[in-house]
Amino acid sequence: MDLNEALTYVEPHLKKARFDHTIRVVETAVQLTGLHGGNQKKAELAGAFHDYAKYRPTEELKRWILKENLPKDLLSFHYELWHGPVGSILVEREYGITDAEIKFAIRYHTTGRDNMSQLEKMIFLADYIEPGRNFPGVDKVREVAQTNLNEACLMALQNTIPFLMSKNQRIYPDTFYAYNFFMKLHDHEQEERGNG
Ligand code: DGI
Ligand code: FE
Ligand code: FE
Repeated sequence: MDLNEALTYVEPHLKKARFDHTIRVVETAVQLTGLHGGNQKKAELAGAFHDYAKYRPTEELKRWILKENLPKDLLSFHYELWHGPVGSILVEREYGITDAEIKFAIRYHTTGRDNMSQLEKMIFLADYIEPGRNFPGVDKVREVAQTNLNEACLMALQNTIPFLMSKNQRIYPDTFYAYNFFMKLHDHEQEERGNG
């Protein structure tokens, strides 16, 4: 499947603004792949499908989580966290995408997780910094993303976690696992530079 084919499958499932966001995520992920290395074809497909399940009714998302091999604890967190995991199931069932790297990049694009792959980082970060986003602090993350992928992911989490806390939202454990993973990489980098 190439990018154009993927986009023709995705488009009918998304609102116009969400489809435009999807295209910007693909473009940003491809750009990050050029800068930091990685498989461009996989970045295109993972980017194209990352929000595929975004507009499924919450009842349907819940049914998929119960039926498939996905963590049931998702159901005690905000339904916004369900579209990634369910999307990773639907792309295989509906379009035969079995590539584990692509499926993981879709699955973990909202929260991140421990030991994220290069592709997972690309999609997680592209979703956060695509040019349509205007979160406070996003420009700094965009700048750092040009030179240091891990540090940029860390900064995104350092923005998102306090933001969720300020909204009295529960924070999914994988979000903390991702934060600790990137913080550990940050500390190691500091030590290597002799600043630890
Ligand atoms: O689907 P998008 O809007 O492009 O972006 P997304 O999938 O990154 O995020 C969906 C929402 O999920 C966003 O408002 C941030 C939020 N989120 C991320 N991590 C957590 C979270 N919400 C909760 N409650 N807990 C989390 O750990
Ligand atoms: Fe999303
Ligand atoms: Fe998105």
